[in-house]
Amino acid sequence: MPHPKTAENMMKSAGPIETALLPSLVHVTEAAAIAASYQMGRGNKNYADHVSVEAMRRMLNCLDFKGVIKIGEGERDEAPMLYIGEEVGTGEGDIAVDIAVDPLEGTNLTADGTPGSISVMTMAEPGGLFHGPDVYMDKIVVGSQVVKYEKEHPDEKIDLDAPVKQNLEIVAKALNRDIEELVVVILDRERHESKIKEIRATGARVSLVTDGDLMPGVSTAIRGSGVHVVMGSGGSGEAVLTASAIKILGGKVLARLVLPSVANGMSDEEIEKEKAEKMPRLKTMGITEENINDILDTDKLVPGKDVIFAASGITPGQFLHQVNLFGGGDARVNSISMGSSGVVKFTDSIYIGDKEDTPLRL
Ligand code: VTB
Ligand code: MG
Ligand code: MG
Repeated sequence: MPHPKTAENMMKSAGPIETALLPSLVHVTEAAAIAASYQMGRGNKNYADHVSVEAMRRMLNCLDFKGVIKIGEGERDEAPMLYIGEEVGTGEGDIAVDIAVDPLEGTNLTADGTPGSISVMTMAEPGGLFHGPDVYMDKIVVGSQVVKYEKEHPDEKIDLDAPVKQNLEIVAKALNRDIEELVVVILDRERHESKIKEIRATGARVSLVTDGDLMPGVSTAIRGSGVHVVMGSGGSGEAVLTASAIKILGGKVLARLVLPSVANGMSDEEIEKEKAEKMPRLKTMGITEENINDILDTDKLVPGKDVIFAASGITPGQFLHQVNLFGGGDARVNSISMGSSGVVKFTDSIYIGDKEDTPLRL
């Protein structure tokens, strides 16, 4: 008999990071989401980004821990806050963590008031997150039923280099449905033109998103979300954040750095320029011309054992609601947070700003 996963067992198996920081993590993304939501639909993505970064940083600096931003808003000279290498937390206590943040994932979506923007972050023990450099990653994301199917059929494995049809056939069998019933989410970009054609040729249904393929990636691991596969290239930070949730939920991410970004239609000269610019920094992260094309799996993207993840919705998403604002500082915000012990929380938080006119209702 498998041991029942009671709350007590979860609490005992949680690592020190999960125990100390998971309860607060969701408040950090909530604060950033609420701040961003005040800027929803105002057409100013940079300002929306700015206020969410500020809110997230203020929250992180209230917590007793020693954190280092490993995936953040960019290089120190370009980003004043939550830059790569920035130390956050009060520095008190003996919990040390590496952090990946995207305080406003989907800046255009928030600025336009369209679905899919979130505030998101993950933490793990030092060395527990792949240092996603400023380079695209190609990826495929699937849920845990596919991993189970692969175990039972060792010759049938999802492969980043395999034809789309081969991968989707495996997913369809794993989910016990027809390819025509699958939904594949992919960013609507010119660089994905041929991939989108390939997906459609299999008969699978395509859901094009203008931005924000991170939560759809997480959704592949959640039954009933309506998303079965995420494909295509995007920011490597987003890929690591996706992998961190997938590592906790079960499922699989395969990814590979894309350099030069030829798929974007760059000239030879531009390709050389990009390489010359980026390779030296990549080398400091252990990425060389020899290993840059290696396929990274979930454990390579997130080697950490004590991993926590939180995301809060800003505009409506696959399963997260938008932030509601009620006046007087009242806000309601919807999040998912989780830790390596296997606990997943869907939180519907209400912040009461005005007790005489509280928004609390069932
Ligand atoms: C990807 C995707 C993100 O930006 O990083 C994408 O993962 C990259 O944008 O969810 P470009 O193709 O325009 O460079 C997002 O859509 C938003 O951050
Ligand atoms: Mg961002
Ligand atoms: Mg982003």
